[in-house]
Amino acid sequence: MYRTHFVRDITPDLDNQEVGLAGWVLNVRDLGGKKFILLRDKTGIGQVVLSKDSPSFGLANELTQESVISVKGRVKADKRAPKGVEIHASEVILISKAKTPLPLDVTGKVKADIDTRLRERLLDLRREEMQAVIKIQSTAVRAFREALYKKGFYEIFTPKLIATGTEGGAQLFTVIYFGKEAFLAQSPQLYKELMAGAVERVFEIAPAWRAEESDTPYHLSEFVSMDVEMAFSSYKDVMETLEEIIKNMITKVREECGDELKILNYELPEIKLPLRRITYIEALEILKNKGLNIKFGDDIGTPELRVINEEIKEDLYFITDWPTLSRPFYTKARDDNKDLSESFDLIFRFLEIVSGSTRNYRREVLESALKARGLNPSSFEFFLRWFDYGMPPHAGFGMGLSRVMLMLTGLQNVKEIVPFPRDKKRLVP
Ligand code: AMO
Repeated sequence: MYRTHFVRDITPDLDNQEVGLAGWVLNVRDLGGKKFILLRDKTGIGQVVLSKDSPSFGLANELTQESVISVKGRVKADKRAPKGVEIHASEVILISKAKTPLPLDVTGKVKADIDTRLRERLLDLRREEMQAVIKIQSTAVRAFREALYKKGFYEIFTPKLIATGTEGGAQLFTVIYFGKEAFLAQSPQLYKELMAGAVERVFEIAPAWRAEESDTPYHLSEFVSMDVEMAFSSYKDVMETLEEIIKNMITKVREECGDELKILNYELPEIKLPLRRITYIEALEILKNKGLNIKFGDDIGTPELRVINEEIKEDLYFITDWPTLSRPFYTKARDDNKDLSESFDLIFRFLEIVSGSTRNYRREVLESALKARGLNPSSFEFFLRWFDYGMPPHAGFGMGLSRVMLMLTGLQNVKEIVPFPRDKKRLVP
């Protein structure tokens, strides 16, 4: 065994106990007869003291920063030590020696630009800010899962190698599948709908791929999509479910990641349910009053959302009832006005983090919706045929994890959030 304890668990009340620690060398201070090693593991930084009479004393000179070591020793409560405790080592083993100089400063004192950080990513991930981001994300994902399990949803896994795109053809990545053309899934959309036609309430957390041409702080070629689909529901029901999920995510991160939020110097938004809802038409009105004329049918992009946010001053709000033809073919039109759809985006200040809708569940409506978008219904027959066999009304949403993480960390770029981001110029590391 490499360790008996993590650094965080070494407290003064373990005084005199034999323990084993393992981790990375942060630095070594030489005080002549004694060497002080700062050792970092995933829980924090601890002080190890090596005195002249230890057989490992000579080794201290080889302990370069970021070398991996294990330590055996005795806990000593000492008010002068950081956190009032240190380990007097009887043995230090150098497990893996790090080269010098390091290509990135792990303490974060010397700032590096994003390209350098992504190139030297493993070292960057050892910085305390990135450790905080990883823990916050793990907590948020668990809160998402827990909220849905509580409501009786099943977690599902749908195919990622697919025959047709769903969210617009231009962004598809092609792969060769046994000599035939296939694609990487842009979203689990059609398969989550089919699963809702079998077991009613489903969710999936999985990668999705889009060949995004533009280099923005909000787009990746590979992102984690958190998808929900509910039978016998409309977009209004789904928006309520989403509000509860988001609230649970923020609450759990607040409760469990206080230290991490401090490291990031970030305060989570306070939200009150129900969240504010404005329609697409109302959003256009706001923009018009601010001198921005957006045509009916056009998208409301990040620059326009910034203007809307200045006006309504909410951290989180919905924009609902988007023009039918601006949404994908599976989106249901409103019964009282076919030009508008039963759809929504959830906006964090000026960034779309979730989008969802009521779905079409009648075959003939799906066929004409495909045609209206220049798509050929016969390419979707594998999907459409199931609508002949009792498909319930259903609704759902897709949430971009890395975008939600901007809300939960205060970071500004999704490429900082994802450990190994994929974009137009990055396929390694
Ligand atoms: P949409 O295309 O709006 O909807 O995507 C859903 C959410 O996924 C995130 N997202 C991205 N995140 C990072 N990089 C990207 N390139 C990227 N593209 C999208 C966003 C967005 O809100 N099938 C529908 C969802 C549904 O109706 O259930 C869909 O995919 O946060």
